[in-house]
Order: sequence, then C-alpha cells, then structure tokens
Amino acid sequence: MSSTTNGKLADLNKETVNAGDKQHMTTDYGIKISDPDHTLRVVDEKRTGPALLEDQIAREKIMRFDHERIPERVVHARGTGAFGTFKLFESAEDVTTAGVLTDTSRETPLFLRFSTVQGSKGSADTVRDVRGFAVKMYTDEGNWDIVGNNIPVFFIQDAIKFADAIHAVKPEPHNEVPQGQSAHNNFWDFQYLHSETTHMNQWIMSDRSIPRSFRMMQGFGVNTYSLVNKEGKRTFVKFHFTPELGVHSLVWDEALKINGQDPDFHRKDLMEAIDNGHFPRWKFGLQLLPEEKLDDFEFDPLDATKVWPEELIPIRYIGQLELNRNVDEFFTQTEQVAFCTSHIVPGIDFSDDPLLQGRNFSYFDTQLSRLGANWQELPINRPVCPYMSIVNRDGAMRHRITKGTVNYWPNRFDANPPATPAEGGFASHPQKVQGHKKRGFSEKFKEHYNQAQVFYNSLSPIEKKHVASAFSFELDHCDDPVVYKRMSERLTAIDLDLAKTVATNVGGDKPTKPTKENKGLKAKGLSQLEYMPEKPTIETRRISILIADGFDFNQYTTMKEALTKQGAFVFTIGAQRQGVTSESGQTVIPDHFFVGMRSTLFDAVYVPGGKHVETLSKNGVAKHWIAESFAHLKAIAGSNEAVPFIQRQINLPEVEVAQNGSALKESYGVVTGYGDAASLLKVGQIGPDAKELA
Ligand code: HDE
Repeated sequence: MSSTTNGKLADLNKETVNAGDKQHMTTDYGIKISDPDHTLRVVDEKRTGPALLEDQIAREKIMRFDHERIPERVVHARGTGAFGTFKLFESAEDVTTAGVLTDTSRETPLFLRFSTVQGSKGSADTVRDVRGFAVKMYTDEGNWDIVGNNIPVFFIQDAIKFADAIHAVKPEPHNEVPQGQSAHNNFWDFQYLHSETTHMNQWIMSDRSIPRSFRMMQGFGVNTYSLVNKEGKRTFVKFHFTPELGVHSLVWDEALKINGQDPDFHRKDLMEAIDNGHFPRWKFGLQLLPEEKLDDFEFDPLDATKVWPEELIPIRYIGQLELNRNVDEFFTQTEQVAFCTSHIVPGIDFSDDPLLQGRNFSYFDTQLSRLGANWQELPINRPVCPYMSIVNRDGAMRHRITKGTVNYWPNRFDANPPATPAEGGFASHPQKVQGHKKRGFSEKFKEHYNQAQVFYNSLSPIEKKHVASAFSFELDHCDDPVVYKRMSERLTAIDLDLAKTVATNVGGDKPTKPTKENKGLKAKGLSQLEYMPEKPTIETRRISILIADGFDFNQYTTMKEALTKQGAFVFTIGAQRQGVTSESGQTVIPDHFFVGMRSTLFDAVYVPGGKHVETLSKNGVAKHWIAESFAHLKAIAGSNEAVPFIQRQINLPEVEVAQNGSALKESYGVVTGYGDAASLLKVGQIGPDAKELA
C-alpha cells in the first residue's frame, strides 16, 4: 500500500520533511544560520577567548540536545516497529458490529511494535525474553490497539502484582545487574513465591523466548476481550496472529553469541525483509466463547495465566496482517508510538479479566509520564478518522487549535454533540455484575499447574530438552541456594524427570517424587513444531557463500542465482573484501570478509569447489564457520573440493559425503556433491522444492 492509499501514511506525510533537501539550515525559530561550526566568542589571531552568552544559536543547539531524551518505557523499552495493513477475508458480523471485523472491503492501516520486556532501550535483541507484539489499527471508527505478546499466557493473575513481577525481573536494585536477562536470584525467587507463574515459566523456558525473527513468531492478545453484535449479544474473544513463515527459534548458544555479534539482529532482520519487498504476514484469528459458556471449563477463561485449549475453542481465521513499510524515523514513530489496551472501537468491549482491568488503567497513565498530556496528538498516535473533543484540551505541548467560545458539554450551541449508538457512538455492554466487594479471586483461579504440565507434555523431545537446559542455565546463574533449590523442586509439579535433570545440573536437592502426578495429558497448538509454513520456503533466509582466491566461479554463480531466485538473501563472505579471484580469473567483490561476520548471522552456508579450499583449510574463521553452523543445526552445502573440507570440520564419521562423481548424499542437513552446482541443487535439502530449484 502506498502513502496515497494508506490513510495513516498520508496523514503522516503532512508532518514529514526531508533531511536530504538542500533547504538552508535555520534555527528552530527560522533564521538562516551562516556559521554552524563556531561559537560566538572573544577571539583574535593569538588567542581563543571565552564564549559569549549572547550566542543564541549555540545556546539553542546545546539546549535542544540536552533535552533530546524522554523516559524509556518502564517495560518493553527495547523495540522496533513497522507500518502495515489489515485485511479481512471473512466478516465476523455474527459476533460483532466492529467495522474493522465486518467490512471485507476495507484495508485498515496499522503500526506494529515488537519488543523485549526486561532490557533497556539499548539492550540486545536475541535475549531470552517474552516478545511484545503491539498492534495499533487506525480504523475508520478510531484507533484499536491489541497490545499482545508472542506467548499466550502471562506470569500473574492480578495487575496489582505487576510492579513486583517487573521489579523482580529487572536488574537488581543494589547493582543494576543483570541486563537483558532473567537469570538472577530475584526473578526466580518471585517465580517460586507465585505458583501462578508456573505455566508462563514453561513457555519462557521453551524456544518461544528465543525467536529466530519477529517475522517467525505468533502474536497473542493474551487477555480476554468481548465482541458485541447488533442484537447486543456478547461473545468473549481471544485474538491470534499466526505467521505465514511458521514459528522458528534460534538455538541458545546462537542467541547468546548474536547478542554480542549483532545486538540489532532482529530489528535489522525485519527491515531487511520489508526493504526487499518480502512482507511478513500473519493470519488473524479469533477464539470465540459465547458469554453463557463462561462457566463450562475446569479453568476460568478470564484468567490470563491459562490458554483456551484449541480442542475446546478452535481458532477462526478471518483476516491477514501484513507489514509493508519501514519507519522513516525511529524516535517520532517507534519511540513515540503509545499503545493502550483501553483503546477499543464500537463492537469490541472489555471483560472482567483482572489483568486487563489493571492494564486499562496503566497504559494511559504511563504515556502521560513518557510523552505528556497531549500524547494522543502526536502524529503516530492520532487517529485517521475525524476526531474532536472540545473538553479534552490544553496541557503541555498542545498544538491543535480548536476554535469556538465553549469548552464544555452540554453547551448552548450544541457544539461537539455525542453520537447515539446508531450514529456510531460507543456504548458499553450492559453487563450484570454480582458478588461481594472484597480482595481475592474466585475458586478456579487457584489452580496453577494443570496447563503448565500439558504444555510441557505437548512439546517434542528436543523442545523438552531445551526447556531443561534453559531452566538449568537460569538457575545456575542464581547463587542463592534458597532460590535454585526451591525452583528445581517446583518442577516436580510438572515432570519428575525434568525436575531431576535440572536439580542435578544446578545443585538442587534430589527430587524423589512428583508433587503432581504427570498423567501425560497433551494439547494441540502448543509445540512450535506444529507451526511450520504451509509451503516450506527459504524466502528471506540469509545464506552465506564462503570463497577465497581460486574458487569455482560457475558453481558460485549457479548456486547464488538459484538461491536468490527462491527469495533467499545471499551473502558472499570472502577472504578479503578488496576482491576475490576465481580459478577461471573472474573477480568477485564479497559482501563481507571472514572476520567481519559470523556463521550465527546466517541460516545456511555453501562452499563451492576449487583450489580456494586450500586457503579455507588454513583459515580458522572459515573452519569454525562450518563447525559452528553444524552445531547450530544449519543447512550446509559444498561441492567438489569443499566436500572433504566440510567433513573435516564436522568431524562426525556418520555424516556421509559423496565418494564419486555422480553420488549425492545428505545427512544432518549437510548436502555435498561432486559435479556442477546444478546437480547439487537437485538434492533439494536446501530449498523448498528440489525440482523448482534445479
Ligand atoms: Fe504491559 N505494559 N502490562 N503487558 N505491555 C506496558 O505501557 C502492564 C502485560 C505489553 O510496544 C507499559 O506503553 C501492566 C501483558 C507490550 O509500546 C505499561 C500489566 C501483556 C508492551 C504496561 C501488563 C503486555 C507493554 C510500559 C499487568 C501481553 C509494549 C510502556 C496487568 C498481553 C507496548 C507502555 C509498546 C507495555 C503495563 C501486562 C504486553 C507500564 C500493569 C499481559 C507489548 O503500561
């Protein structure tokens, strides 16, 4: 969608200036500046004397700089955003009147911000953490924000506990350590003392918390909202976004290394895909629960520490979210965007989900301290539909000018009248409430382990192993025995073997019996292996080709072209960037040289044949590239002379390689072969469809 058809981009264009223009430099009050490089001062040929306070130009520049920073978000400070569109394929008019969910002719512009939770604004991207998935849809009826995560449940049940939960995970107060991770005493102390976190603990210790890309993770609204249809009937709803590319994760060692090698890995990955026209897409779905069925489950559907099992409440996919444009400026767009769970449009309403109730207060409030009273007027936040309140006005940095003599309702002119529901006015669903005014929860909120166990049971063996390793890593970083002993003991409520493994690794007491018997119950949709792309693809995958002087040019170009044709992003990594010469005399300018990059930043590697293998065999970085790619389960391919080179680095006799000219073999994702590169492509292990690739 271009900025002429996307209503929000057109709106932002009104505020956009081009830093590249040759327009003269001015002060902020408009006078042209003749010397931006020297302060007004007392100066002669011999001496540079003191600066003069009179220099309004220098003062403006210095003072503006002094005030460039605003408070970072108290949580989710590290983030990246992009613009996109929402399309509806199927009307949900049976359950809602919301235009965005019923009018299939619309394309609704949106902004999506991804984030991590724990780290500061400058922390690394690939930390183990929940990822935020916050969507602002600029609908014809006002802004609708779904402020979700990539994990469908949350740590706590009551918003009053949020400050404790966040203090416990954030760097500890005495020394501001650790940054960008939850592996410390306070976090796990809190987790143990709140058994309601047990379910979320399983999710965050799974591969879900180290995604390969923002483009390859699910988004969940987490909290329960309501939809209301034209008959006034209410249906509870959970929102789902399922990525077209499937759900994929890094391996932990890789994530740790990328944190140092390229802390911006995820934000660059998103920008790279969008800039190259590979727009990430998510299917949008609803889980719907008619109001009268609220009591039909052994858990309370309004408890945000529980999922709605898909066997009981299937997802109805009705639309698609696409990201198709990067931001023009980080601060005014990604940093100043402000989400509010309370931003809903007619046809959508809240529920009594106790987390949502608290969030509805918190988000608006936090924007006031982050951005000031007029935060909704900021270009990125204002709606694209007409909006007007003669009462909400003034405050710091108000810039809209509202003409007229009255600023209250009702007024003698009938200025700024409310709209009836028939005219599109928002009307809260008339909900009947009952109960006693007291602190606490109803009975079903008190069960904390069932779904945690089902989640663990539903994982594949390798995913389970990763959960055990993740708990072991985290608790190993806790040096208080009270913390790691109690937490490894808590795992007996999930699975005795898991508890034993973790206790052994981290020095917990040896668990002997389960605190909750594991009957092996499983459910759909929990293992991320269920979310593979409908059509396997290497689109947008980053593939490295290693070359040094003497590489086989034909093999290099055949492979590069075939991969590029399939939408992969191919990078040539050479012994030097000045130019690498092939056996047949052609020179290639590599994208990077060996030491500038690492295997971790790519999904696969290819080594063409040729005499260059002699150089590669003596180069520690090139050798490590192959060994590390193998350890991180990447696809590896090689031709001719590269075959024994690859095998030496992998050093596993059971990984077979071809022994003669015609044979092509693959094993453990390693594809090697003799002959031209085109015949290697036929193996099809590095692409979607062997025939297509060849
Ligand atoms: Fe947030 N959360 N949250 N949160 N949250 C914020 O609002 C809060 C919760 C989530 O990209 C803050 O604008 C409370 C659940 C995302 O700008 C703050 C509670 C979920 C983002 C806040 C929760 C989230 C935030 C800080 C417990 C998943 C980043 C800055 C009741 C559904 C949005 C801001 C962005 C940000 C409060 C729990 C997701 C302080 C009180 C559950 C994605 O208002």
